[in-house]
Amino acid sequence: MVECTDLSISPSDPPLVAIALGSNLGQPLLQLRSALQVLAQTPGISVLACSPWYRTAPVGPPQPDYWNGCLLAQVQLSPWALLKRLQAIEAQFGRQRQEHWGARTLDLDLLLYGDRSIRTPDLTVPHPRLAERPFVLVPLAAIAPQWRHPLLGETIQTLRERVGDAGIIAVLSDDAGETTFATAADRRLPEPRQ
Ligand code: PH2
Ligand code: MG
Ligand code: MG
Repeated sequence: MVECTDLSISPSDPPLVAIALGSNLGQPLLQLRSALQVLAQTPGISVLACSPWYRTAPVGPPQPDYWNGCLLAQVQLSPWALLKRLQAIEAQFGRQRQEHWGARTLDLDLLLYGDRSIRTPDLTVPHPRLAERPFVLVPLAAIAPQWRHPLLGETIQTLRERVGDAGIIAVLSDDAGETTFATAADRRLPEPRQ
């Protein structure tokens, strides 16, 4: 997979998007990894980079810890066609839409679509809670620190520094299989690799 630390792509390239992945039901890591494969094999989506996986404390009603990560891709799909694909993949992984902010087998959120700002009943881009969520900003800053939030005008790295890393329990480095702890505050062991 291509390293994507600098985002100097030319304007004629297909739009660059950032997608957040999350799971806290079933076998989260297994589901995240296979969702990544499915996305990478989807026509019109070229995955450029994926962050490590982070174990994170749940935000919202009481529920199991999440595993979260982010990916960067170039897409040849409109924002709405991409949203439909993401929802279809969530459904394929058994996602049932129940409680607001409740547990889920797979959550795929469109965070950023180039520098576009979109507000329609079914889609808001940038993701409306992007700037408040360490479980999104920490993984996103690992792969796209210099991307500027189109509405706030600040980089992902700046936003990430502002929110800190509260609730980030552990980071699982995918290729090396090593586990290192992102915060000193909570040193619970993550689940074994699946
Ligand atoms: N997603 C939610 C609600 N709460 N908490 C964590 N840690 N990670 C998530 O991905 C998450 C959440 C709804 O999408
Ligand atoms: Mg979602
Ligand atoms: Mg979500």
